[in-house]
Amino acid sequence: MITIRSRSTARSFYRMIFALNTLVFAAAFFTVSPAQSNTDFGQWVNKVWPTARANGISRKTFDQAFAGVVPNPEVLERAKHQPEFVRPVWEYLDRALTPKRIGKGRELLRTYKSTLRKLEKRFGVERHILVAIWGLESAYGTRMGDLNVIRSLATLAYQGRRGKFGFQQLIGALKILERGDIPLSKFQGSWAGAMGQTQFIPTTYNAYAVDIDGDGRRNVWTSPADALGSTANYLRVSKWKKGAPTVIEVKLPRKFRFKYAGLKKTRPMSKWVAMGIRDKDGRGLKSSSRRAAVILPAGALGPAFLVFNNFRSIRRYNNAVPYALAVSYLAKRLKGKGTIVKAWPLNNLPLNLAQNRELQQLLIDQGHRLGAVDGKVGSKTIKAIKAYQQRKGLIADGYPSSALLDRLRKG
Ligand SMILES: [Ca+2]
Repeated sequence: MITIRSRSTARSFYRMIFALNTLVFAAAFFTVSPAQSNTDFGQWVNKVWPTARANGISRKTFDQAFAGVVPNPEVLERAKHQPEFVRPVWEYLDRALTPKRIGKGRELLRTYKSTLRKLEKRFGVERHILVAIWGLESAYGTRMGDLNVIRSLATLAYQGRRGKFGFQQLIGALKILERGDIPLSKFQGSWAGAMGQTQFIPTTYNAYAVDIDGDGRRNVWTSPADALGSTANYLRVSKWKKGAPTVIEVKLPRKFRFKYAGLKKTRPMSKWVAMGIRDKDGRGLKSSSRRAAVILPAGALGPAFLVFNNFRSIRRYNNAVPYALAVSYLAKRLKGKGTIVKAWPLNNLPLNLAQNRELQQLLIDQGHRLGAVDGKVGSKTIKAIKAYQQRKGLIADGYPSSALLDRLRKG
């Protein structure tokens, strides 16, 4: 597992979505109804067998994998967990970019110098990014999760709210056992089935893991070369561009129009430069056709960043902006760079799920239109926030903060 716990739920979830989007499964896959709480687990396992067999799993592998396996209550507890408070992005970065993690990363850059050079050449992904992901995913292989992968995924498939995810990953996990990449006794991972030093879920592993150390097995658990190579391969297929920027902090012009900010609102650098965006120290930026987007992870009061194509590649690994920022900035710190100049707005806290729901309802009450009141801040909610801010003469950054909620509560 990783050190930053509040993230793990969202992380597995995003990776699940990616897996579902990119992998095609046999129709036979969905013949078993995943969640029937009144069905005996043993009977349910019997119903998994035809799909397993259709996916090339031998009876021997199947029986060994399920021998003595019962649902794991810890997994269900973790799957249910909704964080009561959302960690502000600055706190998340503080926990990610500790001197210890930076120091260890620099040491490992030296230890695995020749492997990393080889991976850079073969996959076109810089060593600092690979080591940064390694550091964030498993604290460099020291926190990988020690739960039985089959048991965790069978639990999710059998009775979790993530039945479909659990079932697909369970079949993927059986394939790994069938191929013999890892013995059953060492087949361990997180509660959501994320495995090894770079926390791949089984479908991602099956599609992208590679054998770098040449022993014929794709061992992301105890071979750093295989784990780092698998990550490099995954970034390669996520369209990583070697030598291109990931993210830079910038200084916005005084009259910046916040409607231009947003992850999806990419424009060529020439446009941003023409708008007066400069680097964090106020120097001019190079005008080019390279596309970038302006993001404000803590609203208009906090630091602003330009993010590029490579930032999106990291989000394919884990689709959360704080995660992608942490990976990018850990990579920078490993090189001795990466100071964030502008102060974070420490008093303007992000909202949790319940507070976001309240915010959405208050916006609706004030006549703004948005989608469902679901506590998820998507583009429609952001648009409604911006409209409200504009109407009230506030900076229209669309950021759902505690200050904004307070103001809405007062009508
Ligand atoms: Ca290997």
